[in-house]
Amino acid sequence: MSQIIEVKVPDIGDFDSVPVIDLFVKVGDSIKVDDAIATLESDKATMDVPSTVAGTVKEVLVQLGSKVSEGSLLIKVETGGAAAEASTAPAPATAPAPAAAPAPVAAAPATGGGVVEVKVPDIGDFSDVPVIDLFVKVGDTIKVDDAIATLESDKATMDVPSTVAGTVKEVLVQLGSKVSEGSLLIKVETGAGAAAAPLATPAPQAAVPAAAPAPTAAAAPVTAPAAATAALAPALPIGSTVHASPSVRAYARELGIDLSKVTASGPKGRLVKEDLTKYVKGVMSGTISGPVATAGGGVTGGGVLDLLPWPKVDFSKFGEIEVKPLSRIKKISGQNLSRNWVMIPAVTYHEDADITDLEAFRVQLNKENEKGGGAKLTMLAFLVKACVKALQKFPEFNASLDGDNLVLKKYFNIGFAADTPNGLVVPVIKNADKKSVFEIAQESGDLAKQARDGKLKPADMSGACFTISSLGGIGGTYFAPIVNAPEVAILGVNKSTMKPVWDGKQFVPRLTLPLSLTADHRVIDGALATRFNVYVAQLLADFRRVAL
Ligand code: CAO
Repeated sequence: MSQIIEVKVPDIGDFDSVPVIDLFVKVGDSIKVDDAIATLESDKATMDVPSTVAGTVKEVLVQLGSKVSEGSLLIKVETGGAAAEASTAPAPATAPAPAAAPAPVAAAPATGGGVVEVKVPDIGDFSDVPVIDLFVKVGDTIKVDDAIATLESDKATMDVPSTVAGTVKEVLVQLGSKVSEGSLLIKVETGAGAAAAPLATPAPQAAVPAAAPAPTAAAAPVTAPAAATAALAPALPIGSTVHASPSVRAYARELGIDLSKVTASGPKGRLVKEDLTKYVKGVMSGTISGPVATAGGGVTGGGVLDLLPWPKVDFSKFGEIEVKPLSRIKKISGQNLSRNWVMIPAVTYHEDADITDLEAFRVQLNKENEKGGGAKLTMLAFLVKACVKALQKFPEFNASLDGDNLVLKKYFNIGFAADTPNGLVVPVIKNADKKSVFEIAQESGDLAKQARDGKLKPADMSGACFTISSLGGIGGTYFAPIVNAPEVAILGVNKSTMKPVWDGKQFVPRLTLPLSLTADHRVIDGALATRFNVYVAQLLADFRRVAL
């Protein structure tokens, strides 16, 4: 049986008459438990108010700019049958109030000067919240109430103000550090005069986020760590000094948008969701130059670019789960892959190479070599050599786009995807044109081992002109690899198999290697890509051609 349930503003700490700066629902919308209804913003915190019920929105009692306080009615929701059950089980009809009342910043008051520690105050039910912005450095002079850092959970963004005035002696956190109530942020030396200020002025209340159920998964990193062990280009930084609600920030993270690049259209220079959509459209149409990527999110159909937020599901409702944070490599490569997937108009072209003779040659050489104890010749090494030859013949493949220019490279560095326990990395064989197949086999073997042992240095993974992704040792038939920007093409290789090939008179068994070349269509047209693919196949079919 359906019923109408009111959703009200939960306990939002000491805040009163807080403006609604974003509204995510309208009459007729179907909402789930935990969907954001509105964003409220005080001068210190931005908070999303989630729904505590699932159902259909029957009435919206606030609008943009409405001032609300704890208990203000936001929406009325009609809950029916199953939906009502889902919502009423974990939550009461009105919003719960798990956020603790705000507490003063836990700073020891200074009297006659000395070093005072400034810690994270009570931030409600949140813990391990990432620092997304840091406003102070050692040597800075700060006043009471100056913002020290911005913390951001998946539901709230909050500035932590200083409770003391003085000179910053130590900064104990950095961007990306995870903090909880009581975490030490900075140490401040307070002079006698400076110390008087915080004592005379009551310590400001810390910003307290709205009541929001704890997230089910670890919060996503806001800024990407340096790509020390990353295979690919450094990840996109996500801007944080801008004025934006947590939901807008989360949305930007999904799309890989650097918020500092987006023009804000909201009141008081605030970024709203439409600004992100406009930015993405601008990038895609070429009127704005800037990066955008979907880190696990997606560009979905409907309108030209209907960008939907990544669905947030409480999987534990359906069964037992385990939350495993992504490895650092996965986080970085994921952002790069997402950007490349979204931004590059890529097409994959397939070709079969007859490697019957080459494989026989390789096996023969390895047999001879076994006696001499030399390095094992791998199919990958032959592929690298063949690709170098093809890159020399088709220079557009050995290039990168730079605005309206194509940068043609006169060197031949070949990256190869290596699967490691921590994720995908791409070591690079430098100057492969100057190396023999034996040398390439030896070097790729060494690099692959270092990759698996996590010992690759950033220099080992930079400077590639073209990448080979070989899944041949595992299997598969064909796949569509993602171009590793700023390169313009990548060759995917699967397992060779014996296939019946018609020689004009009869079917003969030939060892066939499936090739999948993905190329950036802005640089490489289909005809050229197919010529490249056919040429690589010819080289592999008769490797003597490489010497020509
Ligand atoms: N067809 C059939 N067999 C193949 C083959 C192919 N194309 N390529 C390799 N093999 C066989 C080899 O003959 C060898 O067999 P034996 O052990 O019997 O000699 C075995 O597979 C292993 O080959 P290898 O030692 O030459 O290693 P490799 O060149 O296949 O792989 C490396 C090296 C680093 C490319 C690989 O370890 C790897 O990480 N591959 C995964 C790359 C990847 O994940 N790409 C996807 C990226 S997109 O998500």
